Amino acid sequence: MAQLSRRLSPAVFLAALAAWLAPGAAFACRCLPPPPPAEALGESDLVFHGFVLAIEPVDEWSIRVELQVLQTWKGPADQDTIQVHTANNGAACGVFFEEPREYLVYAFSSEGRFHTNSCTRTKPYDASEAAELDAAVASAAFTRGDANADGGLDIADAVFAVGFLFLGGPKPPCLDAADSDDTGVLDLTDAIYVLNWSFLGGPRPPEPLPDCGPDPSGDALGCDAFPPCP
Ligand SMILES: [Ca+2]
Ligand SMILES: [Ca+2]
Repeated sequence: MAQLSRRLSPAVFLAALAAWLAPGAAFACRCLPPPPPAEALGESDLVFHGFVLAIEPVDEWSIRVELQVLQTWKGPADQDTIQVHTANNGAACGVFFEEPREYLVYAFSSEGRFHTNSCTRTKPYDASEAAELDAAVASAAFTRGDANADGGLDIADAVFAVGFLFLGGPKPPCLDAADSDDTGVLDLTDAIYVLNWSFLGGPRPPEPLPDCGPDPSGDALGCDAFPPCP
């Protein structure tokens, strides 16, 4: 629900509507405090460190900010510059970007564009928060889908995952490995994904598989231990 509130909470929507209808009136953006960096990383579609190159208006209530990408924790990793949209005033929960300045940007994707607002963790660059993001994406090497971390990918992994999720069974030693579909969330679909692939010709779990490797996509799950991979 926290994610929903940052994407389009009633408070954000009402503040934006009010600011649009009555630009001179004193409305304020109101939203819940953002979650810690690792959780915000999991919720966002794009998290990066960037340097503002240009700010230009899109329409009467929003701006487009072009940033030079310095480091990406989540999202497209092959882009030198990224454009992010935000409201053009604080009352509508717009982020106040300044040029030239570096930012940590937490954005979400909608209609082919990246958007951010002041209800996210987007802020001027903060080295300690960047270090927290580094730690969040660093994970031990593992193979996807092997929830019980025994080196094989089979029905026992689906059973193990269901046991953990619903029956009070042991926690997977590597949560990233148990996230069979790489959504960044552990749920029943991860067990179904393994069964679908094993027995019904469904899609193969995303990398890393079959070779050991770190999680290529940032999320808040992490991987404490995965003995089959060195
Ligand atoms: Ca296994
Ligand atoms: Ca999942």
